[in-house]
Amino acid sequence: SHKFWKTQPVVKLDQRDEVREGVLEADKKPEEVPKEPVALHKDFKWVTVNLSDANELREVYELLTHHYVEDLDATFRFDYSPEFIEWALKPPGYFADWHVGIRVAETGKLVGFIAGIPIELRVRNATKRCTEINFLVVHKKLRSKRFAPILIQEVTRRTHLRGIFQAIYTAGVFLPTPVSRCQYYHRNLNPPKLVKLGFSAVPRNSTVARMSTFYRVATETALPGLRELEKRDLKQASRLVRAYMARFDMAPLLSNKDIEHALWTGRGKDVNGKREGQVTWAYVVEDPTTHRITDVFSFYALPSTALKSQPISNVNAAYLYYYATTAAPSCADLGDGSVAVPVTNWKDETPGERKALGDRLKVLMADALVIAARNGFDVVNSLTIQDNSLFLEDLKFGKGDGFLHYYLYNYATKPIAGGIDADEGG
Ligand code: YNC
Ligand code: MG
Repeated sequence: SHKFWKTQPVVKLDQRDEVREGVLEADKKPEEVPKEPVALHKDFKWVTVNLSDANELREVYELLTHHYVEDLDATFRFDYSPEFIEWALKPPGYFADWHVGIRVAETGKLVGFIAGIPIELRVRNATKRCTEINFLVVHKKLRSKRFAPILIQEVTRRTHLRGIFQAIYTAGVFLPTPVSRCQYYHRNLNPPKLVKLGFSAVPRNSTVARMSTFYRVATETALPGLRELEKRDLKQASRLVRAYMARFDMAPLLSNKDIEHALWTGRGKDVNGKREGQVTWAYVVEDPTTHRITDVFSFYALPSTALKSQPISNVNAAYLYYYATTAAPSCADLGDGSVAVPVTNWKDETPGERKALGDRLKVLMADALVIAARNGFDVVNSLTIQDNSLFLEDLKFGKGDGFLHYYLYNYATKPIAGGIDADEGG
């Protein structure tokens, strides 16, 4: 089995315990990279989808909305907005030709898509320019015809043309071979709606009314100095997020421009006093006396279509995104702009340090829930990544059935521990 994956430079399932850290296959010389696209059946053609064109962006949106990722029993399907897709696939330094489509030759209908974006990824002490692959989709009527391997090979070729030979990607499905596995957690903010749509079940001996009481969040935030992130905060916020991320075994290296895109561009535009096209919500805590930015958090909007509801409706979900706090060891001295602080890996932090960090994150994320609820989100979703295990249970996030596997292409590394079930490499 794995007719395709066994031909690719990825760690074999039976060799996962004996990996030698590093690249699997040497970089190709420019003349070794094919100049022509991967062969495709004559009824189809390769295209570069121009996401700066509203009509083409709309085509990707339609393909994803009807054919992208569903949960196990096909009750929900991701419904990324056009604004989200454009924001996610046009970060600083993006390559337009990494937005790869397959069209029907005769009609021009878009039936397949895959996308890469450039990222700088650190795995322990090694940093590599990579492509981050996402939004792989094939029209439902063309499934099981090996279009997926062809899309993957074509985006790989286009990546190689840019002199990049490593990739990171995530998937719900289990493939050779995950470096990590994380679990989804869900914080219910709207029990009547989530029960009605089949997202949440009413526990035995409970009622929707009791659930509403249990999950009610405060109407006002608690942290003094909490406010929406402003453009002038980006420098401090960027430094803080970088220092915070440096504590993990695998993380992107984020430039000021990357953070600006993530937290500022993503918030859309104010038009006639109304926010339009908002994808990300970003908040900071400004210390009322020192005016230092001590904390930042963000989430993004990713609704799901509730496929079995009548009439069809949406779960309005927020996903926890970048956050950081000076309560994390090696972030404490940040904000005054002075010294580079030695980085502690999160696993080397003392129980006392972990407790202090957890206490701060509980207060910070409780406020994030208030803001999410105030903005009409039905649920806040999160993965067992970063320091999330320190607050998820206390803030009434419940374990979901979904898992997310993290994969590296052409790079071997020992399992990356993290999250709640660290013994499973998750
Ligand atoms: C998947 N999600 O194992 P073998 S996540 C990777 N990621 O190959 P066919 C996948 N591979 O096992 P279908 C995969 N799903 O025989 C399946 N495969 O070696 C492998 N779903 O191909 C599978 N989006 O075309 C098998 O299958 C081969 O028609 C079978 O198409 C699959 O974006 C798919 O879940 C997923 O639209 C397109 O089912 C289709 O079923 C679909 O016969 C709903 O394919 C949407 C969905 C996936 C979301 C994502 C990350 C993708 C990562 C791809 C790998 C990137 C590698 C790095 C490349 C750059 C390298 C450089 C440098
Ligand atoms: Mg196929």
